Amino acid sequence: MQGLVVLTGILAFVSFKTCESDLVTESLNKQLLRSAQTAQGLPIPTIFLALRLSGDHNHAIETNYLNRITTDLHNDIQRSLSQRKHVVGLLSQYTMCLLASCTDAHSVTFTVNGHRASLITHLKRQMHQEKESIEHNERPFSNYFTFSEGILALCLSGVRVNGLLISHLMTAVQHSSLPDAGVEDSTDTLAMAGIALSCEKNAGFYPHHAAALDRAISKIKARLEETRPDFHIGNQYSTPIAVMALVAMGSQKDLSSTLRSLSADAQSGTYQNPRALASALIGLQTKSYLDLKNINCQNEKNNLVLELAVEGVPLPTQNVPQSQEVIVEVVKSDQQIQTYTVHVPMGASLLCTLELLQAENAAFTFDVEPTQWGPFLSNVNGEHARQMDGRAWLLLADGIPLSEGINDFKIQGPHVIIIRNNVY
Ligand code: B12
Repeated sequence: MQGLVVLTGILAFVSFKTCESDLVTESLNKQLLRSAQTAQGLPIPTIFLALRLSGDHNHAIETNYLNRITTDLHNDIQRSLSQRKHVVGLLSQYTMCLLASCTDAHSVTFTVNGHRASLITHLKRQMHQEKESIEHNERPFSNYFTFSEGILALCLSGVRVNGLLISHLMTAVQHSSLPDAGVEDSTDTLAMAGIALSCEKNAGFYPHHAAALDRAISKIKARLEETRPDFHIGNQYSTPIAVMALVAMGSQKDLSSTLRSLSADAQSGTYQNPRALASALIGLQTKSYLDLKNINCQNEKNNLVLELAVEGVPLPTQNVPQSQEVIVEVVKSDQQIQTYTVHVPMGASLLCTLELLQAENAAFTFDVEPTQWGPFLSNVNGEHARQMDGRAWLLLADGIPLSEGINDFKIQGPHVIIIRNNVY
């Protein structure tokens, strides 16, 4: 009977794997290579991971991106470590990038205030701080997504971590206390936890944890196997990582409808943000970060050639974009509400809307911090809300939480935008 279920799953996957799906994957791969070639600022590790996990490659662009990771990102992490900053997420992602390029992560070192220690040693130290934070404050210093990423990076590197780290993650899963996501029922966080726990299960480091690992993985699997009527898991941006997690956890669920939705999203341009594009490329190829363990840097194809981008000549247009009225409501931490109105061209980003509002109205100010997903709104009207405060500015449009950030969300009509300072 089980054999029949597996066979049905395989057939269903084969039925998704068509010429069209290969073309979509190739197109995403090329978009990601372009973004790797042109992007300014610090490199984004997940972009490199997606390029490396892909079946198709452009070695020159990948090598160039890896160089930026081992210089610019390396130096940035070293600076942060010298300032005693908590950078567990970046340390984990850097470790995975080294694995993806078949480099021994143990050989990479940081010199901090005159002391040299390996990347893995720093990662283990910061994961220890995460553990202490869970024990004292009932939450990691970062969040459970990042905490899981740390466990995963160490596990993939063959490092047997303190068993309490795994226990804390399993407890959080069992008690449904992965609250940090605050977005879409923490699908992304559950998925990352599922990938990390599957790595631990496969590694077999903790034979006495085997039953508890199975229970936690089954719970995550059951949650992620619930799809929406349109076959997404969570929202469009969590679906790729949820697919990765289901693949990593060995789910028997037929994923072909979800993969078709993912492919349709990709074709309709949902994944413009390079960070989102990277996850979509991995998910569409039904791979997961666990595949980094078997990556083979020899005899890889070097088959992706980027055509010269054709500069589109903008056609003269008579139509001035329609102006839309946007009401912006700021709800501060003391629940005081400030309301503003601004008119912006149709299609303008929310970032652009806030810039116009700031220029027109001296009573409204805002600030952003750059992140891998783009600009993160960190300060509104002088009030900070960031990770270190355990608070965040959350965004809603017409009462519905946004599934994109201020740079990606576009004004498509008259909207009431709520910017609320929330505990998360
Ligand atoms: C934890 C988390 C949060 C926390 C971040 C707090 C913190 N600093 O710990 C909270 C709950 C505050 C949060 C808020 C939001 N989030 Co969020 N978040 C996540 C989650 C689950 C993990 C991020 C993480 O820690 N990664 C690990 C670290 C090491 O990598 P990192 O890239 O350096 O992480 C930083 C950024 O990702 C940043 N961040 C987190 N969320 C967002 C969202 C946007 C738009 C930006 C620009 C940055 C950003 O905070 C992280 C820690 O500093 C991701 C899921 C995912 N797949 O990435 C969603 C995710 C990134 N968030 C998302 C969204 C939509 C939001 C909100 C816009 C939701 C809303 N309606 O308000 C807001 C951001 C509003 C703002 N102020 O600009 C989407 C982004 C999709 C997209 N296309 O842009 C994701 C992918 C979830 C999803 N599937 O919908 N988020």
